[in-house]
Amino acid sequence: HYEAQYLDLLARVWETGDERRDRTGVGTRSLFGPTLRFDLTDDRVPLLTTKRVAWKTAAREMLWFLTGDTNIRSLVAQKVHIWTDWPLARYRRETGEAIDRDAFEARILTDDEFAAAWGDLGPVYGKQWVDWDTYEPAGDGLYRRGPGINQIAELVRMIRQDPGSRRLIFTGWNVAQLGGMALPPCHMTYQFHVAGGRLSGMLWQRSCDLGLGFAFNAFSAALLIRMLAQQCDLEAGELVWSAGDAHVYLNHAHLVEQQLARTPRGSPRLRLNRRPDSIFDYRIEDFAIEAYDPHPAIAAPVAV
Ligand code: DHF
Ligand code: TMP
Repeated sequence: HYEAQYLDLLARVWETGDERRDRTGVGTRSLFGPTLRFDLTDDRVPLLTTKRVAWKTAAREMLWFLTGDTNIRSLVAQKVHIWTDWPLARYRRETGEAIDRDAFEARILTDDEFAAAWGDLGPVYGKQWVDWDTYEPAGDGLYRRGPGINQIAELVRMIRQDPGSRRLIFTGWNVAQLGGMALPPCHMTYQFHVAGGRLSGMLWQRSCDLGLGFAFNAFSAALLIRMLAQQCDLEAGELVWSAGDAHVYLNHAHLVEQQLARTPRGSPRLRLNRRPDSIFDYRIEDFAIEAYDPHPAIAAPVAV
């Protein structure tokens, strides 16, 4: 079963990972440099079955990246709460106000100025993916903003024009702008490869929370490969997922124990219901998951 690789990694990190204090103060066990491979042929998709994964939430996040938006407002409007904790932590830190999460989200939704001031994550994924800043000389040693680079549009163009290229890459790792981001990109660099009419993708994730983030990151990467393949008249091949620091948070012991006690079941399929005009025109209704019969969800705290 495709999920066995993930469960093996989870067990290995938990049992042998280097235990350390991390940035969040929660503590992790960590292992460096694992690679997992997932077959994407015949609509297969690496969606975990040892716990229910909110795949529509992950898909909405991916569509939000593709719009270039970096404000949580449009996510919250779709009842996607996975990015709220970081702007919330900043608000509490900078104002000293003990606002609760629901009240914060309500204000993000109803108050335009508040959303602009407190809902933005900085130049994270969406900004870098579709509007990477450029600069051009303006004389006297001065520079002005040039047109932004849409890495995703470029990628589609390159896959179509030169599928044998070894430069089918996009990245969120804009070194000059890391300081302004709520979090530097975790799923940071993607590379693609075409062989035998199939598009494969590799994701390099510098840092992976195996208990929470992984389920989303693997599904989203597979979804993106499927969308790109469809746009380029290719079938999907494989997802190669590689992490730098792969870790389990110490407060996820229950999750590790429960997931390892469960047996993966079935092989869900991802169907694309429609072929939109471009990679930027997908909607949530275009995606359907079939044959998904997971074990129950497992709640686990997210380290901020
Ligand atoms: N920080 C940490 N420590 N781990 C992360 O996985 C992480 N992921 C981020 C931002 N910062 C992070 C963005 N992605 C959840 C999933 C993905 C995600 C952030 C949070 C999450 O809380 N998932 C829960 C609830 C999902 C839901 O809302 O339905 C889960 O059980 O999967
Ligand atoms: P870091 O910036 O100190 O590495 O912390 C980021 C944490 O968030 C780390 O636990 C990895 C996790 N993460 C994921 O696993 N996947 C994601 O997509 C994101 C945004 C974060």
